[in-house]
Amino acid sequence: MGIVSPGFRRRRRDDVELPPGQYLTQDFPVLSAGPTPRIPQLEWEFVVVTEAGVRHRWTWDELQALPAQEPTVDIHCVTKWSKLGTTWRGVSVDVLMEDVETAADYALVHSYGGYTTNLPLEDLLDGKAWVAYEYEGAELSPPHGGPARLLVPHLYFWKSAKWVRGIQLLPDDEPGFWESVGYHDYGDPWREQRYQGD
Ligand SMILES: Nc1nc2c(c(=O)[nH]1)N[C@H]1C(S)=C(S)[C@@H](COP(=O)(O)O)O[C@H]1N2
Ligand SMILES: [Mo]
Repeated sequence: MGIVSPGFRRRRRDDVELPPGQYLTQDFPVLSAGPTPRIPQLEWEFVVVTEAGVRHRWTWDELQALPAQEPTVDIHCVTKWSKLGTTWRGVSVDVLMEDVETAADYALVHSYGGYTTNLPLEDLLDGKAWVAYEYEGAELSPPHGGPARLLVPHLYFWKSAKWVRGIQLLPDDEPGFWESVGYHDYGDPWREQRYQGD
């Protein structure tokens, strides 16, 4: 092992390693495939439906009553911007899945407005995903997915469904909106899985 000073190893924030092909941005672009749906909190609900058709439902107040976390994470959009150290508040998907009995391997995430995105169920578990309703200490704004969005920071940001309304558990993988028009099924930014075949 060579002689390396600790200061050299710990990279500065503006010198940090990004996934391949990404650049750093300080602002927070809005990327939506359609108009911004407006869902009053009183009408908002979140549903997990299992492969057996069993539904688990939370109202806005029920979501707020669950234990929350404040993850600080880096996010990476497939259009190549990355944003470091973003802070959110939300409920871990682990909490929502606590009483859900399932043998499903896949999830199709549904949003108000019709957007969908798919991922293996395990990528939503073990502290890897949240239903987030605050960004940088303030209520999540509608353009960024408010009242609540999924946050799955280890995958490209298109997997972080805005205006999220539920998770459908499936025995087989089913492509979502971008995945069915040529984007990668999994979308790991560190392996640069942007498009099918990457
Ligand atoms: N419902 C919904 N969620 C979505 C999208 C969308 O079009 N509709 N776009 C995705 C994409 S491609 C990205 S990069 C992020 C953008 O989130 P932002 O607008 O908060 O930056 O949301 C993702 N979630
Ligand atoms: Mo994106």
